[in-house]
Amino acid sequence: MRVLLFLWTFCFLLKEVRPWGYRNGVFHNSIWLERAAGVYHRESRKGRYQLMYEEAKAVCKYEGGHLATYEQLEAARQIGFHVCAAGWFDKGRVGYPIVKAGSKCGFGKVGIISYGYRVNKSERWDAYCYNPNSKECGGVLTEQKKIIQSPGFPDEYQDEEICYWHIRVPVGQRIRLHFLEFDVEDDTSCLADYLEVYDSYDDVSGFKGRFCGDYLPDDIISTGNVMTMKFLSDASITAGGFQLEYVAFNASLFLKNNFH
Ligand SMILES: [Ca+2]
Repeated sequence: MRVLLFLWTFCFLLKEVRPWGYRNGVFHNSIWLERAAGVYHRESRKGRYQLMYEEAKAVCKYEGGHLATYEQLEAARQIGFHVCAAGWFDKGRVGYPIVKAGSKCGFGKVGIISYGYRVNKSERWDAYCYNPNSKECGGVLTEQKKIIQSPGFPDEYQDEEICYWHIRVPVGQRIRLHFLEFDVEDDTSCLADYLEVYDSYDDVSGFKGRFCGDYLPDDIISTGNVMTMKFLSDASITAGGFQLEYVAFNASLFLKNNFH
């Protein structure tokens, strides 16, 4: 009986722990955990390290939250929130959460790597926001095939939404995104509302494109077994939303079909 219990516990833990950890040398920073903790990392729309303190505060507030406190960032870190980019958090401090020690990030340390309270609030960093009430949308998807829709589809999406979809299929497979319908508030640089696609575990690397308007984007194929999508809507003007399908396929099959 005790052996069975041990085996059950072992299998349960294995199942729980498996999505975490290193894949191809990158620690998986789960978007789901990020959302569960209410903390998320935010870059300026102009790119990395572009936000002064007041701007960082404004970005979080604009999205319905505020800059994370040290305690909130640490609570998120303790359940796996790992980001290799320095950002403002509460009271003019700058730092970033490290779960797994690595020589390339965090000086080999684990914890909140803090640059302390910054005297010069005009320095430019990213931001760590806290927003426990962000509307529920997105999620971690592990199915072989699935339709993804903007929140409320086929109705219009609402203002001030932030959704992350993180697709994860078995190693050795790749992912094809195929857009079925697309209608997102249009502006020339997609600064208002947009869908971003990343060929990556997170929304920091592997940028594939930012989409808005009503032009149906082409198919997007991942290079590996993960993809991330981020949808953001601002404070005014909504649109019909979008619908797309992702399908996982065997990477070797892809090569065969493309070279023969
Ligand atoms: Ca809008």
